[in-house]
Amino acid sequence: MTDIIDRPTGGVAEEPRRGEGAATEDGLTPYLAPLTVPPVLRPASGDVLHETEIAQRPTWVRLHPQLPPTLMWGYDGQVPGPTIEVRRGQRIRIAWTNRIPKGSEFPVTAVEVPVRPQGTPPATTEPGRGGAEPNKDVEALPAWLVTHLHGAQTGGGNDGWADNAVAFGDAQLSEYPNDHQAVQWWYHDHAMNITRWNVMTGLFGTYLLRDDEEDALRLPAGEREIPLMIADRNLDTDEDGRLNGRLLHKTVIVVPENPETHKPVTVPFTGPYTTVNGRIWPYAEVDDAWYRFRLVNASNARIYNLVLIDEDGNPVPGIVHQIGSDGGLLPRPVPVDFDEALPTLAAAPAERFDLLVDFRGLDGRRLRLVDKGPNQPPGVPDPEGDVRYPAVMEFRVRCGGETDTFELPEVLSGSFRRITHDIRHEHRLIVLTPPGTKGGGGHPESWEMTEVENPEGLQLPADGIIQITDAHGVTKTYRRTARTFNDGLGFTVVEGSYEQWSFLNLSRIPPVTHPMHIHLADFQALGRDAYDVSGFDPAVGGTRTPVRYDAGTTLPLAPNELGSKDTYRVPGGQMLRIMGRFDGAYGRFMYHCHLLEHEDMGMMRPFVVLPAEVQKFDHGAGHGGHDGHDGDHTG
Ligand SMILES: [Cu+2]
Repeated sequence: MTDIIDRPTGGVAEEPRRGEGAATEDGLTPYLAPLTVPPVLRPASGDVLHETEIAQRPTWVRLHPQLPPTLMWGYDGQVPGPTIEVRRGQRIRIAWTNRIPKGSEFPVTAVEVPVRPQGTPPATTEPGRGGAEPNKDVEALPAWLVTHLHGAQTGGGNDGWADNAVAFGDAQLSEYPNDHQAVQWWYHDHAMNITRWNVMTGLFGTYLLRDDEEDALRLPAGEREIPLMIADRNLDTDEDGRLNGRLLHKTVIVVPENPETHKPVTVPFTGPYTTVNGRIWPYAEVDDAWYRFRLVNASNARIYNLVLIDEDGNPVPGIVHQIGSDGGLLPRPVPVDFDEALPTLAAAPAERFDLLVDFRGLDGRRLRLVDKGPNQPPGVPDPEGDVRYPAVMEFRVRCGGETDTFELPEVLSGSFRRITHDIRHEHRLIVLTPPGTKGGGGHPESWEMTEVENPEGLQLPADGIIQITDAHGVTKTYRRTARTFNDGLGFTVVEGSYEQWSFLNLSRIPPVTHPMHIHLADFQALGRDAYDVSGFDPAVGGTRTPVRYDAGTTLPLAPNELGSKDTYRVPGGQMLRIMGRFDGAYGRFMYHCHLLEHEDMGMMRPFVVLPAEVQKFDHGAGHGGHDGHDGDHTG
C-alpha cells in the first residue's frame, strides 16, 4: 500500500502577522503565507510488482493569501507534488497517470512582448500582459505529459523520453532501482516542445533517497528537514490592473535590426514573484536549532543568487553550511558566508543544495532569504535588471524549548572518491552557440563537434567549422556533426565507461549562462577555463580566428561544485570540463540546457548507452566526438 503521511507545515503560526513587510505596488504583502511542506509518500516496498500511482490532476492553489486561487496542475493534485522518499536499493514502480480530463483549460497564458530600451525595468518584471494577445496555440494545448526523475539512474524506457508523453487516462510506467548513494532528486514534466509551460503549471516534486551512510550522520530530520522548491512565476491582471491569479508565461522577444539576416530571439522566462513550495514569499517558523533544507531551483530559467540577510539587510555569515549537491553528500561541509568570495548559493534551474542552517541563539530573530540582483546589495530591488522583488522567504526563529546538541560533522561522505583525469575515458566536445547564429532560427543551439584530422584543405571561415587554441597553444579544427534534437545520433556510450564532456559557450554579447544537464550519469567538475571567443562569427556559423584559451583569467572551481553533480552552469566565454561514469542502465537518454525555454527550442540532444559487447556490432558511424573524418561537408 502507498503510505501517505501528512507532515505538519514548516511553520504554523496562529495568525499571520500582518504589516511586517510593506505591501508591494501589486498589493501583495511579503512573508504573509506560512510555508507549506508537501506530504511524504513512501512507495510500496518489498513488492516491485505493486505499482504506486501518482496522478497528474488539475487543482486550485492559493499562491498568496491576498490572491484569488490559481488553476494549476499537480502530481496527486498538489503543488509541489508529494515528496517521494525511498531507501537505497528499494526498487519501486510508479505509474505516472494522466488524470487531467480532455478539454481541460490549460493553466498558463503565454504572451511575448517587445524588449524595452536599456535602463528601463524589463517588461517581464511586471505582472499582466500589458495588452499583448495571448498565444492561442498555447491556450489550445492538451494535457500531454511525461515525467522525468531528474538525477535518477534508470533505463531509457523509464527515464521520461520527451516524445513519449501520454494523454488523459494513460499511464507512464517507470521503474527506479534507487541503487545510488543518499541523494536529493526531483521529478518534473519533460514533454517535447512544451516543457516550459507544463512545468509552469506546477508539475514538479522532490524525491529523497536515504542510505546508511547518511543515517549515521544523524542530520536534522522530521520537522527539521524541509524541502524548498523555489520557482519564479508571473501572474495576469484584470482590465483594472488587479492580479487575477492566473499563471502568465510572459517572455520578451528581441526583434533584430535586419530581419532578413537575423531571426527574432525569445529571452527565457523570468517572473516577479518567487514561490517556495507553491507559495509566494512565505515565512517559516523555526526553532532555535539546526535545520536541514533540501533546496532545488525549480524555475524555468531564473538563476538565483541566494543570500540570507538579517533585519538590517546585512548578510548573515557563519550559520549556513552546504553538505550536499545534485548527486549527494559532499565530502566535507562547505561554509556559505555570502561574502562575495566563493562559494555562493548561485542556483541555476535544476541545481540542488543540501543545506544545514544553525538557528541556535537566534531566538526572536527574523532572517530572510533573498535573490541578490547583480547590481544591488542583497534585499534591494534591481530596477534595471529583472529582480523587481528580491524576497524569497522569511525564517522566524522561536525558542524550541530544549538545546539542540547536533554538531556539524567534519567529514560527510567517506565513500566519496574524486575522479581524476588519468582514468581511461572518452572525450566529447559540445559548443553552445549564441542566439542569432546562422541557421539556428534565432535560438542558441548545442553543437556536437568532431575533430577534423586533416584540416589543410578547408576554406575558412565556414559554417560549422570551429578552431580552438587550447591551453598548450595547440590549435585543433572541429566540424559540427549535429545541432538539433532530430539530427542523427552522435554519442554512443559504452555502459560503465568514463567520459569527459567539455562544454564551450561561445556567447559574448550578451553572455548567456546555460545550465547543462546530462541524464543518467553523475559527473565531477575537472575545471573551468576562460576563452576569448571573439573569433567566432555568428553570421558565418564558424570561427574567423581560433577561439583561444585565455591564460590571464583563472576560474577556480568553487568547493561546493566539487561533489557529484548532473547540472552545471556554463557561462559565456567559458569551457567547462566534467567527467562522469555512465553506469547502471542502458538506453536512449537526453542531455540539454535546463533553461526550459532553451530546452524546448532546440538545446537538447540524445545519446545512447550500450553494453560494450553490443557496441562492437554497431554498423553506423554513431560515434560522434572521435571519428576524425575530414571536413568534407564544407566544400
Ligand atoms: Cu540555455
